[in-house]
Amino acid sequence: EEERAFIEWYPRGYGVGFKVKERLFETQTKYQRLELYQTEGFGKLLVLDGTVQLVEIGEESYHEVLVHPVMLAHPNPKRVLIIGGGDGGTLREVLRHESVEKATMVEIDEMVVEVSRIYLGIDRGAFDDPRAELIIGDGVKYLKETEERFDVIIVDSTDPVGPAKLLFSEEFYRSAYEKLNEKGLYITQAGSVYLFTNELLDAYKAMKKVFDRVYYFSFPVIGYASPWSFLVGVKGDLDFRKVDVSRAPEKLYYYDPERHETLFQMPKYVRELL
Ligand code: AG3
Repeated sequence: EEERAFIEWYPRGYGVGFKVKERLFETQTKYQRLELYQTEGFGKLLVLDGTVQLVEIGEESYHEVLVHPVMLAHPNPKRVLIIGGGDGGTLREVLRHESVEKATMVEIDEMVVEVSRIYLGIDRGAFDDPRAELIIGDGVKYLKETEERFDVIIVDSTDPVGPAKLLFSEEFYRSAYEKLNEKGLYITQAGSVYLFTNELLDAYKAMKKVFDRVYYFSFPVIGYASPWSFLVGVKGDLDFRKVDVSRAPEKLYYYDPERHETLFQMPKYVRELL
């Protein structure tokens, strides 16, 4: 019998693949090509422009790690901005924190939100939470123009290559820094450590020019070419190496607040380049 697979090809012919039973949905949105598959062993798979965004079984390996470290390093995060994150997984994790009064999500592609809510449901009701505000629009423009200020800004974008490239520019980091409160944290996913090393280095250097302190860490994310990198920019008197374990949400599966320091793992040659 014929076996079907979805494979994401990274540079230099490195692939990440899943056996799939069927394609559930496909469309060309205003911004990108969106596909949804039923995999054999990992639930549904969301793909944008040929790149894996998440698999249903294991998506927490990304969303927990993107959200909770910064939320627990900030003493009292009340206002949170999410750029991208159309599937709702990041919003869901942000709203687990009781300190949050308002979480604003700015997603450019309405179709990603619609399709995720209807066919995926990983937001688990987050979009209906009264603290959640969804804005369909360009995050770069929003951040430049908004009068609001934030305690935490989370960038849950596609890769630092292609359409999301502007989200990794010095200019964008400057507007983020400006829109953070006196004490604030910025986090962005920053691509595959091994396969987008140069993009990671460039983003790190640009962030260093803007933020008071910059931290990098890596984590194995299910569905992405591992290890995956994350960059954190700090404004004001905050230490990203320390987290308030007492505020950690119950039932975390991947991020281990008691072992926060284990996040800072980076392959030696990459650390030496950073
Ligand atoms: N946003 C990060 C996608 C990066 C994945 N890149 C890749 N597979 N080449 C994920 C959206 C989940 N909320």
